[in-house]
Amino acid sequence: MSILSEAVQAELAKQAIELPSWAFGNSGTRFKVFATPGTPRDPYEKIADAAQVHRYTALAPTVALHIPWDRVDDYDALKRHAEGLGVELGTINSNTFQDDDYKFGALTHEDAAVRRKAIDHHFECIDIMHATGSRDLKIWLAEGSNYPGQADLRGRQDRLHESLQEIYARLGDDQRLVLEYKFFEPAFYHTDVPDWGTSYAQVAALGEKAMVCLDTGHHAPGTNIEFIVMQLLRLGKLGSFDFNSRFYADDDLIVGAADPFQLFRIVFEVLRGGGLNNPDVAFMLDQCHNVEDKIPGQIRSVLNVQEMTARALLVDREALAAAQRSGDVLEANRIFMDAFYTDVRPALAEWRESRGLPADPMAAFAESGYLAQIAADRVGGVQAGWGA
Ligand code: LRH
Ligand code: MN
Ligand code: MN
Repeated sequence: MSILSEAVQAELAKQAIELPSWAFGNSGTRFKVFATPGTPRDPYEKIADAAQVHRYTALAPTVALHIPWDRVDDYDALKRHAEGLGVELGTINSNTFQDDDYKFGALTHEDAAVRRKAIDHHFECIDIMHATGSRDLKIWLAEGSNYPGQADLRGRQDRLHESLQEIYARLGDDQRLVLEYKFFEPAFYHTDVPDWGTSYAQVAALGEKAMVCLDTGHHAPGTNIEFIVMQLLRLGKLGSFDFNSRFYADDDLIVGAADPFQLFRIVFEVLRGGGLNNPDVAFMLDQCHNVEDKIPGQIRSVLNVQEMTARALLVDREALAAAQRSGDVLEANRIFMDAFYTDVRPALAEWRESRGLPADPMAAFAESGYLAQIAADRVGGVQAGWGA
Protein backbone atom coordinates (compact mmCIF):
# COMPACT_ATOMS: atom_id res chain seq x y z
CA MET A 1 0.00 0.00 0.00
CA SER A 2 1.26 3.43 -0.93
CA ILE A 3 2.01 6.00 1.77
CA LEU A 4 -0.01 8.34 -0.44
CA SER A 5 -3.68 7.80 0.37
CA GLU A 6 -6.40 8.02 -2.27
CA ALA A 7 -7.27 11.50 -1.00
CA VAL A 8 -3.66 12.64 -1.25
CA GLN A 9 -3.38 11.19 -4.75
CA ALA A 10 -6.55 12.99 -5.79
CA GLU A 11 -5.08 16.33 -4.67
CA LEU A 12 -1.79 15.62 -6.40
CA ALA A 13 -3.55 14.66 -9.62
CA LYS A 14 -5.17 18.10 -9.77
CA GLN A 15 -1.96 20.04 -9.18
CA ALA A 16 -1.03 22.50 -11.93
CA ILE A 17 2.06 24.70 -12.07
CA GLU A 18 2.48 27.44 -14.66
CA LEU A 19 5.83 27.80 -16.39
CA PRO A 20 7.43 31.14 -17.33
CA SER A 21 8.31 31.40 -21.03
CA TRP A 22 11.45 33.34 -20.05
CA ALA A 23 12.90 30.36 -18.17
CA PHE A 24 13.59 28.76 -21.57
CA GLY A 25 15.55 31.71 -22.93
CA ASN A 26 19.13 32.52 -22.06
CA SER A 27 19.63 34.46 -18.87
CA GLY A 28 22.49 35.36 -16.62
CA THR A 29 23.84 37.95 -14.28
CA ARG A 30 25.06 41.44 -15.12
CA PHE A 31 28.50 39.84 -15.49
CA LYS A 32 27.82 37.24 -18.19
CA VAL A 33 25.05 35.43 -20.00
CA PHE A 34 26.13 31.93 -21.01
CA ALA A 35 24.28 30.81 -24.13
CA THR A 36 22.88 27.28 -24.29
CA PRO A 37 22.82 25.40 -27.62
CA GLY A 38 19.27 24.95 -28.83
CA THR A 39 17.87 27.92 -26.94
CA PRO A 40 14.52 29.00 -28.42
CA ARG A 41 14.62 31.73 -31.05
CA ASP A 42 11.04 32.88 -30.61
CA PRO A 43 7.94 32.44 -28.41
CA TYR A 44 6.82 29.44 -30.46
CA GLU A 45 9.99 27.55 -29.58
CA LYS A 46 9.76 28.58 -25.92
CA ILE A 47 6.28 27.07 -25.79
CA ALA A 48 7.50 23.91 -27.50
CA ASP A 49 10.12 23.52 -24.76
CA ALA A 50 7.62 24.21 -22.01
CA ALA A 51 5.34 21.52 -23.47
CA GLN A 52 8.14 19.00 -22.89
CA VAL A 53 7.94 19.66 -19.15
CA HIS A 54 4.23 18.90 -19.16
CA ARG A 55 4.70 15.84 -21.34
CA TYR A 56 6.99 14.15 -18.82
CA THR A 57 5.31 15.31 -15.60
CA ALA A 58 1.65 16.17 -16.33
CA LEU A 59 2.25 19.04 -13.91
CA ALA A 60 2.66 22.08 -16.12
CA PRO A 61 -0.35 22.63 -18.39
CA THR A 62 0.10 26.40 -18.88
CA VAL A 63 2.81 28.83 -19.95
CA ALA A 64 3.03 32.46 -18.87
CA LEU A 65 4.06 35.09 -21.41
CA HIS A 66 6.00 38.32 -20.87
CA ILE A 67 5.24 41.29 -23.13
CA PRO A 68 7.11 42.60 -25.14
CA TRP A 69 9.51 39.62 -24.92
CA ASP A 70 6.80 37.32 -26.29
CA ARG A 71 5.14 39.76 -28.65
CA VAL A 72 3.94 38.05 -31.85
CA ASP A 73 1.81 39.13 -34.80
CA ASP A 74 -0.88 36.55 -34.28
CA TYR A 75 -1.78 35.51 -30.72
CA ASP A 76 -4.50 33.24 -31.97
CA ALA A 77 -1.87 31.30 -33.91
CA LEU A 78 0.34 31.16 -30.80
CA LYS A 79 -2.61 29.87 -28.79
CA ARG A 80 -3.31 27.16 -31.37
CA HIS A 81 0.39 26.26 -31.45
CA ALA A 82 0.34 25.79 -27.66
CA GLU A 83 -2.84 23.75 -27.74
CA GLY A 84 -1.42 21.55 -30.47
CA LEU A 85 1.43 20.75 -28.10
CA GLY A 86 -0.90 19.96 -25.21
CA VAL A 87 -0.53 23.18 -23.21
CA GLU A 88 -2.35 26.49 -22.87
CA LEU A 89 -1.27 30.10 -22.58
CA GLY A 90 -1.55 31.51 -19.06
CA THR A 91 -0.70 34.72 -17.27
CA ILE A 92 0.33 37.77 -19.24
CA ASN A 93 3.16 39.71 -17.57
CA SER A 94 3.57 43.37 -18.38
CA ASN A 95 7.02 44.91 -18.62
CA THR A 96 7.78 48.52 -17.79
CA PHE A 97 11.37 47.96 -16.80
CA GLN A 98 13.36 48.08 -20.03
CA ASP A 99 12.42 51.35 -21.62
CA ASP A 100 14.40 54.60 -21.27
CA ASP A 101 11.17 56.52 -20.70
CA TYR A 102 10.67 54.62 -17.45
CA LYS A 103 13.97 55.63 -15.87
CA PHE A 104 12.14 57.51 -13.11
CA GLY A 105 8.99 55.43 -13.02
CA ALA A 106 6.15 54.21 -15.20
CA LEU A 107 2.77 54.01 -13.46
CA THR A 108 4.08 56.37 -10.76
CA HIS A 109 5.97 58.80 -13.01
CA GLU A 110 5.59 62.53 -12.39
CA ASP A 111 4.92 63.08 -16.10
CA ALA A 112 1.39 62.22 -17.22
CA ALA A 113 2.65 61.37 -20.72
CA VAL A 114 4.92 58.65 -19.37
CA ARG A 115 2.12 57.28 -17.19
CA ARG A 116 -0.13 57.27 -20.26
CA LYS A 117 2.42 55.21 -22.18
CA ALA A 118 2.73 52.71 -19.31
CA ILE A 119 -1.04 52.42 -18.91
CA ASP A 120 -1.42 51.90 -22.66
CA HIS A 121 1.13 49.09 -22.47
CA HIS A 122 -1.14 47.39 -19.94
CA PHE A 123 -4.10 47.92 -22.27
CA GLU A 124 -2.12 46.08 -24.94
CA CYS A 125 -1.55 43.26 -22.43
CA ILE A 126 -5.29 43.06 -21.75
CA ASP A 127 -5.99 42.89 -25.49
CA ILE A 128 -3.50 40.03 -25.70
CA MET A 129 -5.27 38.30 -22.80
CA HIS A 130 -8.50 38.40 -24.79
CA ALA A 131 -6.76 36.75 -27.74
CA THR A 132 -4.93 34.12 -25.68
CA GLY A 133 -7.83 33.40 -23.30
CA SER A 134 -5.64 34.33 -20.32
CA ARG A 135 -7.23 35.25 -17.03
CA ASP A 136 -4.44 37.08 -15.21
CA LEU A 137 -2.50 40.26 -15.88
CA LYS A 138 0.59 40.24 -13.68
CA ILE A 139 2.17 43.57 -12.88
CA TRP A 140 5.59 43.95 -11.34
CA LEU A 141 6.92 47.48 -11.17
CA ALA A 142 10.61 48.29 -11.15
CA GLU A 143 9.84 51.71 -9.74
CA GLY A 144 11.49 53.50 -6.88
CA SER A 145 14.39 55.77 -6.02
CA ASN A 146 18.01 55.47 -5.00
CA TYR A 147 18.51 58.43 -2.69
CA PRO A 148 16.54 59.91 0.19
CA GLY A 149 14.81 63.04 -1.02
CA GLN A 150 14.97 61.96 -4.67
CA ALA A 151 11.25 61.19 -4.93
CA ASP A 152 7.91 62.16 -3.44
CA LEU A 153 7.03 58.82 -1.83
CA ARG A 154 3.42 59.72 -1.12
CA GLY A 155 2.70 61.36 -4.46
CA ARG A 156 3.94 58.21 -6.15
CA GLN A 157 1.51 56.00 -4.17
CA ASP A 158 -1.35 58.27 -5.21
CA ARG A 159 -0.35 58.17 -8.87
CA LEU A 160 0.09 54.41 -8.65
CA HIS A 161 -3.47 54.10 -7.41
CA GLU A 162 -4.80 56.25 -10.24
CA SER A 163 -2.87 54.36 -12.91
CA LEU A 164 -3.90 50.97 -11.54
CA GLN A 165 -7.51 52.13 -11.40
CA GLU A 166 -7.44 52.87 -15.13
CA ILE A 167 -5.95 49.47 -15.89
CA TYR A 168 -8.39 47.73 -13.58
CA ALA A 169 -11.36 49.41 -15.24
CA ARG A 170 -10.27 47.95 -18.56
CA LEU A 171 -10.33 44.31 -17.34
CA GLY A 172 -12.98 41.97 -18.69
CA ASP A 173 -15.44 40.30 -16.29
CA ASP A 174 -13.38 37.13 -16.04
CA GLN A 175 -10.00 38.80 -15.96
CA ARG A 176 -7.89 39.67 -12.94
CA LEU A 177 -4.97 41.89 -12.08
CA VAL A 178 -2.26 40.56 -9.77
CA LEU A 179 0.22 43.02 -8.28
CA GLU A 180 3.65 41.64 -7.41
CA TYR A 181 5.79 43.20 -4.69
CA LYS A 182 9.54 43.18 -4.21
CA PHE A 183 11.50 44.86 -1.46
CA PHE A 184 14.37 46.23 -3.55
CA GLU A 185 16.04 46.13 -6.98
CA PRO A 186 16.46 47.82 -9.35
CA ALA A 187 15.88 50.72 -6.96
CA PHE A 188 17.91 50.57 -3.78
CA TYR A 189 16.49 53.19 -1.44
CA HIS A 190 12.75 52.90 -1.89
CA THR A 191 10.50 50.74 -4.07
CA ASP A 192 6.91 51.75 -4.77
CA VAL A 193 5.46 48.27 -4.15
CA PRO A 194 7.98 46.83 -1.70
CA ASP A 195 5.87 44.50 0.42
CA TRP A 196 2.64 42.53 0.69
CA GLY A 197 1.03 45.28 2.76
CA THR A 198 1.47 47.87 0.02
CA SER A 199 0.34 45.46 -2.65
CA TYR A 200 -2.66 44.54 -0.51
CA ALA A 201 -3.55 48.19 0.15
CA GLN A 202 -3.36 48.98 -3.57
CA VAL A 203 -5.35 45.96 -4.77
CA ALA A 204 -7.93 46.25 -2.00
CA ALA A 205 -8.62 49.80 -3.19
CA LEU A 206 -9.31 48.49 -6.70
CA GLY A 207 -11.82 45.74 -6.10
CA GLU A 208 -12.47 42.01 -6.18
CA LYS A 209 -10.64 41.30 -9.42
CA ALA A 210 -7.34 42.58 -8.03
CA MET A 211 -5.12 40.30 -5.99
CA VAL A 212 -1.58 40.06 -4.64
CA CYS A 213 1.21 38.06 -6.30
CA LEU A 214 3.77 36.61 -3.92
CA ASP A 215 7.20 35.94 -5.44
CA THR A 216 9.11 33.83 -2.93
CA GLY A 217 12.41 35.55 -3.82
CA HIS A 218 11.16 39.05 -3.09
CA HIS A 219 11.55 39.31 0.67
CA ALA A 220 14.27 40.38 3.04
CA PRO A 221 16.35 37.47 4.35
CA GLY A 222 14.71 35.81 7.33
CA THR A 223 11.16 36.87 6.42
CA ASN A 224 8.52 34.35 7.48
CA ILE A 225 6.96 33.90 4.04
CA GLU A 226 4.46 31.25 5.10
CA PHE A 227 2.98 33.78 7.52
CA ILE A 228 2.33 36.13 4.60
CA VAL A 229 0.80 33.24 2.65
CA MET A 230 -1.50 32.50 5.56
CA GLN A 231 -2.50 36.15 5.95
CA LEU A 232 -3.24 36.73 2.26
CA LEU A 233 -5.29 33.54 2.05
CA ARG A 234 -7.13 34.58 5.18
CA LEU A 235 -7.92 37.92 3.54
CA GLY A 236 -8.93 36.24 0.26
CA LYS A 237 -6.29 38.22 -1.64
CA LEU A 238 -3.62 35.71 -2.62
CA GLY A 239 -3.91 35.63 -6.40
CA SER A 240 -0.70 33.95 -7.44
CA PHE A 241 2.75 32.71 -6.59
CA ASP A 242 6.01 33.22 -8.41
CA PHE A 243 8.02 30.28 -7.07
CA ASN A 244 11.79 30.19 -7.01
CA SER A 245 14.45 29.91 -4.36
CA ARG A 246 17.24 32.11 -3.17
CA PHE A 247 20.27 32.17 -0.98
CA TYR A 248 20.87 35.92 -0.97
CA ALA A 249 18.56 38.21 -2.93
CA ASP A 250 16.26 37.65 -5.93
CA ASP A 251 18.39 34.69 -7.07
CA ASP A 252 15.63 33.02 -9.15
CA LEU A 253 17.08 29.57 -8.52
CA ILE A 254 15.16 26.30 -8.76
CA VAL A 255 12.27 26.27 -6.29
CA GLY A 256 12.99 24.02 -3.32
CA ALA A 257 16.72 24.01 -4.06
CA ALA A 258 17.93 26.53 -1.50
CA ASP A 259 15.48 25.68 1.28
CA PRO A 260 13.15 22.69 0.78
CA PHE A 261 11.83 23.10 4.32
CA GLN A 262 10.66 26.63 3.55
CA LEU A 263 8.83 25.34 0.48
CA PHE A 264 7.21 22.66 2.65
CA ARG A 265 6.10 25.28 5.19
CA ILE A 266 4.68 27.50 2.45
CA VAL A 267 2.75 24.64 0.85
CA PHE A 268 1.45 23.60 4.25
CA GLU A 269 -0.08 27.06 4.76
CA VAL A 270 -1.50 26.87 1.24
CA LEU A 271 -3.23 23.62 2.19
CA ARG A 272 -4.32 24.96 5.55
CA GLY A 273 -5.80 28.03 3.86
CA GLY A 274 -7.64 26.06 1.19
CA GLY A 275 -5.33 27.35 -1.52
CA LEU A 276 -4.20 24.10 -3.12
CA ASN A 277 -6.02 23.45 -6.38
CA ASN A 278 -8.22 26.43 -5.60
CA PRO A 279 -8.74 28.20 -8.92
CA ASP A 280 -8.25 31.58 -7.23
CA VAL A 281 -4.59 30.85 -6.56
CA ALA A 282 -2.25 30.44 -9.53
CA PHE A 283 1.00 28.58 -8.92
CA MET A 284 3.70 29.85 -11.20
CA LEU A 285 7.43 29.46 -11.45
CA ASP A 286 9.56 32.54 -11.95
CA GLN A 287 13.07 31.25 -12.43
CA CYS A 288 16.14 31.62 -14.57
CA HIS A 289 18.52 28.82 -15.49
CA ASN A 290 21.85 30.52 -15.94
CA VAL A 291 24.21 27.55 -15.95
CA GLU A 292 22.02 24.43 -16.02
CA ASP A 293 19.94 23.08 -18.91
CA LYS A 294 16.65 24.86 -18.96
CA ILE A 295 14.07 22.16 -19.68
CA PRO A 296 15.47 19.72 -17.08
CA GLY A 297 15.72 22.71 -14.72
CA GLN A 298 11.99 23.27 -15.11
CA ILE A 299 11.22 19.55 -14.76
CA ARG A 300 13.21 19.46 -11.52
CA SER A 301 11.32 22.54 -10.31
CA VAL A 302 7.81 21.18 -10.81
CA LEU A 303 8.86 17.87 -9.27
CA ASN A 304 10.19 19.72 -6.22
CA VAL A 305 6.85 21.46 -5.79
CA GLN A 306 5.03 18.15 -6.19
CA GLU A 307 7.30 16.46 -3.67
CA MET A 308 6.83 19.12 -1.00
CA THR A 309 3.09 19.14 -1.68
CA ALA A 310 2.96 15.38 -1.08
CA ARG A 311 4.88 15.79 2.15
CA ALA A 312 2.67 18.65 3.30
CA LEU A 313 -0.41 16.55 2.53
CA LEU A 314 0.97 13.90 4.90
CA VAL A 315 0.81 16.19 7.94
CA ASP A 316 -1.71 14.68 10.36
CA ARG A 317 -3.68 17.88 10.74
CA GLU A 318 -6.09 16.51 13.35
CA ALA A 319 -3.29 15.30 15.58
CA LEU A 320 -1.47 18.58 15.01
CA ALA A 321 -4.51 20.62 16.01
CA ALA A 322 -4.96 18.48 19.15
CA ALA A 323 -1.30 18.99 20.12
CA GLN A 324 -1.63 22.72 19.49
CA ARG A 325 -4.80 22.92 21.60
CA SER A 326 -3.22 21.12 24.50
CA GLY A 327 -0.09 23.24 24.35
CA ASP A 328 2.13 20.27 23.58
CA VAL A 329 4.86 22.18 21.85
CA LEU A 330 7.20 19.29 21.14
CA GLU A 331 4.49 16.90 19.98
CA ALA A 332 3.10 19.52 17.59
CA ASN A 333 6.56 20.09 16.18
CA ARG A 334 7.19 16.32 15.91
CA ILE A 335 4.00 15.80 13.89
CA PHE A 336 4.97 18.60 11.54
CA MET A 337 8.55 17.39 11.12
CA ASP A 338 7.55 13.74 10.68
CA ALA A 339 5.72 14.68 7.51
CA PHE A 340 8.58 16.85 6.30
CA TYR A 341 11.10 14.05 6.80
CA THR A 342 9.02 11.43 4.97
CA ASP A 343 10.67 10.39 1.73
CA VAL A 344 7.79 10.41 -0.75
CA ARG A 345 9.95 9.89 -3.84
CA PRO A 346 9.46 6.11 -4.27
CA ALA A 347 5.70 6.45 -3.74
CA LEU A 348 5.50 9.33 -6.24
CA ALA A 349 7.48 7.33 -8.81
CA GLU A 350 5.10 4.40 -8.43
CA TRP A 351 2.07 6.65 -8.65
CA ARG A 352 3.40 8.32 -11.80
CA GLU A 353 3.83 4.94 -13.46
CA SER A 354 0.31 3.95 -12.53
CA ARG A 355 -0.86 7.02 -14.48
CA GLY A 356 1.16 6.19 -17.57
CA LEU A 357 3.90 8.72 -16.80
CA PRO A 358 7.60 7.96 -16.49
CA ALA A 359 8.62 7.00 -12.95
CA ASP A 360 11.64 9.26 -13.37
CA PRO A 361 10.74 12.22 -15.60
CA MET A 362 14.28 13.63 -15.51
CA ALA A 363 15.74 10.38 -16.86
CA ALA A 364 12.97 9.91 -19.41
CA PHE A 365 13.51 13.40 -20.79
CA ALA A 366 17.29 12.91 -20.92
CA GLU A 367 16.80 9.68 -22.86
CA SER A 368 14.43 11.30 -25.33
CA GLY A 369 17.27 13.09 -27.16
CA TYR A 370 15.24 16.33 -27.33
CA LEU A 371 18.15 18.55 -26.20
CA ALA A 372 20.46 17.22 -28.90
CA GLN A 373 17.67 17.62 -31.43
CA ILE A 374 17.00 21.29 -30.67
CA ALA A 375 20.75 22.02 -30.56
CA ALA A 376 20.97 20.63 -34.10
CA ASP A 377 17.76 22.21 -35.39
CA ARG A 378 17.92 25.68 -33.92
CA VAL A 379 21.00 27.02 -35.56
CA GLY A 380 21.05 30.55 -36.89
CA GLY A 381 18.75 33.34 -35.91
CA VAL A 382 18.90 35.14 -32.64
CA GLN A 383 18.48 33.12 -29.50
CA ALA A 384 15.80 34.48 -27.26
CA GLY A 385 17.02 35.55 -23.89
CA TRP A 386 15.71 37.18 -20.75
CA GLY A 387 14.77 40.43 -22.33
CA ALA A 388 14.71 39.40 -25.97
C1 LRH B 1 10.98 40.80 -10.91
C2 LRH B 1 10.31 39.54 -11.41
C3 LRH B 1 8.96 39.85 -12.02
C4 LRH B 1 9.34 39.95 -13.48
C5 LRH B 1 10.29 38.78 -13.59
C6 LRH B 1 11.07 38.66 -14.84
O1 LRH B 1 12.14 40.51 -10.17
O2 LRH B 1 10.21 38.62 -10.36
O3 LRH B 1 8.07 38.79 -11.81
O4 LRH B 1 8.26 39.88 -14.33
O5 LRH B 1 11.09 38.94 -12.43
MN1 MN C 1 8.45 37.40 -10.13
MN1 MN D 1 11.99 38.54 -9.20
